[in-house]
Amino acid sequence: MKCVKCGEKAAINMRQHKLALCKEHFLEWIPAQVQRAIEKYGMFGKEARILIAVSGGKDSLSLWDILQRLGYHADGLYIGLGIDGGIGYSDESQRITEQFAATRGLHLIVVDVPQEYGETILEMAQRTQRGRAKPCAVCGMTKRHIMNRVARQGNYDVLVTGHNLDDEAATLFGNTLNWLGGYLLRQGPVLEADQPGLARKAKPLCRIYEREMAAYAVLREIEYIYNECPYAEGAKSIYYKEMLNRLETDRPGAKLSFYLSFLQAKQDGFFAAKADPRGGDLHTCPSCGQPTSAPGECAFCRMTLKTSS
Ligand code: Q46
Ligand code: ZN
Ligand code: ZN
Repeated sequence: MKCVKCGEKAAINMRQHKLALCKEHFLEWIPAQVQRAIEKYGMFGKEARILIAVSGGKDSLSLWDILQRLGYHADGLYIGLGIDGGIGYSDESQRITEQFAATRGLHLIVVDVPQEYGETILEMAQRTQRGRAKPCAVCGMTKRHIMNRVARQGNYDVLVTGHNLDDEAATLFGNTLNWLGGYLLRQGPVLEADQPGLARKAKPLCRIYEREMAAYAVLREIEYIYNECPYAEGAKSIYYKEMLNRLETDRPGAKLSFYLSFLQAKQDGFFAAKADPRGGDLHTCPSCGQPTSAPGECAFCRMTLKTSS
């Protein structure tokens, strides 16, 4: 297989795009695709103050690299969850992220959950009996809360995450299987800060396949944590990804068209605002200032030992 641009040996063949590229042209193509998505969905401009959530994984570190190459200014946010899982998951991902930032002169903000809230994610899940052996619900809520807080306190224009097409297609698949109208309404490349206390969010990798991101990280020689969080095992999202991959094998481009057709349907008004169960009656948490569905403290502030503003 040869690169369609220069005829050199191809490093990757992307069947869904009918495009084979050599290393050099692939490493140019990815940032160009990201830039197109940033513009198409009106994510942010060159002057924006960007906060990027980095986990130490291939997607978020590669996105940070891409944003830097494209000339954007993005600070990183690493959230230390205190997850060990027998592989020192949090320690290792923090080390890799800090090293990435240091070697490139990038600014990294670290929020350590055990230090700040007095217990690890697992301890929080056990004490509050939310999930216990599977702390993902507590973890997700905590990460969302911290990302919003840091983005607002630092006056960032936008919070970006490294969700790729496979992540978005799997989420869409789950939301569709269960017809979660409110979630479908809010899923997209950009989430506006339409409630007080919420940061504007964007996903510049939403059209890039996971496989392409893995190739990008390897070809750019970015060191990232290979191991998934130990609690990711058995997650529904992984199961949905496997199903979508089977579809993709038979029909290259299936994932992309599933996601893009959804965005088109949304743009055409297929999803009405009244399908959103949050619809209008949101309250502001008196402790942290973030939105909550019932009056009084939000679920996160009720869950933590110490509250943080
Ligand atoms: S939610 Fe669950 Fe992830 Fe948190 S506990 Fe690990 S797997 S990190 S995306
Ligand atoms: Zn080439
Ligand atoms: Zn709160």
